[in-house]
Amino acid sequence: MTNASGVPQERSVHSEIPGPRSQDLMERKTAAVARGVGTTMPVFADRADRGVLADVDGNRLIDLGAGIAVTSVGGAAPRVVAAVRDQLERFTHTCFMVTPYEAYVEVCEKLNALTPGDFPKKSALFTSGAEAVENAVKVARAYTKRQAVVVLDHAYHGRTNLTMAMTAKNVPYKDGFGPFSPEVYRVAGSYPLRDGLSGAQAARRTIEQITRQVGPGNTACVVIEPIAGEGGFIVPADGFLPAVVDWCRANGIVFVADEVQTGFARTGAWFASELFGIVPDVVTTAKGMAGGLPLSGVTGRAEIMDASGPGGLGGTYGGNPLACAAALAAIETYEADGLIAKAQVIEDLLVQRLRAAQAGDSRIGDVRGRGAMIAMELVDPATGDPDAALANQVAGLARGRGVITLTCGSYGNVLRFLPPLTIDEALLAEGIDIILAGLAEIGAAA
Ligand code: PLZ
Repeated sequence: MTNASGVPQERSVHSEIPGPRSQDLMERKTAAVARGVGTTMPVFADRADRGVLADVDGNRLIDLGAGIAVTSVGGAAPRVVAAVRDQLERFTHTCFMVTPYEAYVEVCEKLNALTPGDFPKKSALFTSGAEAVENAVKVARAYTKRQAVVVLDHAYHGRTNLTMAMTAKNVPYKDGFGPFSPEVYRVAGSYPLRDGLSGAQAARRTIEQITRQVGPGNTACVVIEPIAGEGGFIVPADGFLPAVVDWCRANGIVFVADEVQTGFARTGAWFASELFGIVPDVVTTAKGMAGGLPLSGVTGRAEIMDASGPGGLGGTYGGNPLACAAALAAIETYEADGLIAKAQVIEDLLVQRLRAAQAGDSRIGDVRGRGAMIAMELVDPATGDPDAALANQVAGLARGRGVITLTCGSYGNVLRFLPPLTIDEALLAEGIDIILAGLAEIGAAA
């Protein structure tokens, strides 16, 4: 299928980055937009399609970020564009809580079918990832009649008041924004590079901390990202997640997998939970679900999702019809275009190149991730300490050369790669090679 935006799938940098038009717009942005709303690159977008984002100066950048794991099907996927256009001409909004429409129900049916677990499930739709997490906590509390929410030490769950409390990192997410929601407890998870624990050992520590500091009888839910996203693409040691899930089940605690970033083919499976052999009670989704339109979901065991009384869940825009149409088209695209398999191809390409670089560069402390969610953690070779300055330097070089490069991690020292799954392989290889060349140059200059 031809893409609506028709952006040529090649990198082209002919102005400085940012170019003059972007610089002008950046000045307006600084004057008009609240300072707290940052931008990774001072480059304004004009069009986006598969692996390329065209800026307002006519440069074409290789996209290794997909708008933070959102445009997995691409920035102008043909089925999504057509479905949204069609819906736009029918109606933009009725409010599902006032007069419902079929697409919302169909998205819930899809979520119930695609998420792990073959028990009866139900879903509810919202707008942002943070809102999905908030609502997962609401249903878990209503179901268990308990209050405590347990999260992990590198967690990211959002920027609303409850989800700020659930997010680990202070700057930039929480600093000065307290007081935070009560009854949120943080315990250690599994971070193989830094804790050296097996999955079983890490799970014992996690469970011991919950038992001692919170008490299973007070705990409504344990909320875990199967692979921590903003926290550093941390892949837990084998066995960690299954042990925690089993313990939650034995203690009547709702296990919530926050799959906002890992969900929808991103990690080479519909949901990352599958990769670790776990079946969550509740799954939160957003990002990749709707091809760039704002939509999020909470899906779980029917009895948990039904614990809230009628009218207890909702919101004016939740499950907006344009977003639902986009989601159905995006899901069809994942299936019809083999994008789960493509995520594995992306993993192979990235991991092979990153590991080859790691063999000759001890600053690459770790290469990890699954599918099209891959990262390298940069460290001081002498001490193993995180090297955020180096990560920022490498990202800066790559951005200047036309590669959208994101960092992450509790220590800010992780370069993460989240390309659209529709990216051309040669373009992906070019992008990663530019990043690795930048890293090598910085070493050469030292
Ligand atoms: N849960 C696992 O990754 C969003 C945040 C970017 P919203 N991650 C990107 C930023 O700096 O704001 C995220 C996530 C996980 C929840 C969320 C929150 O999703 O759609 O941003 O609210």
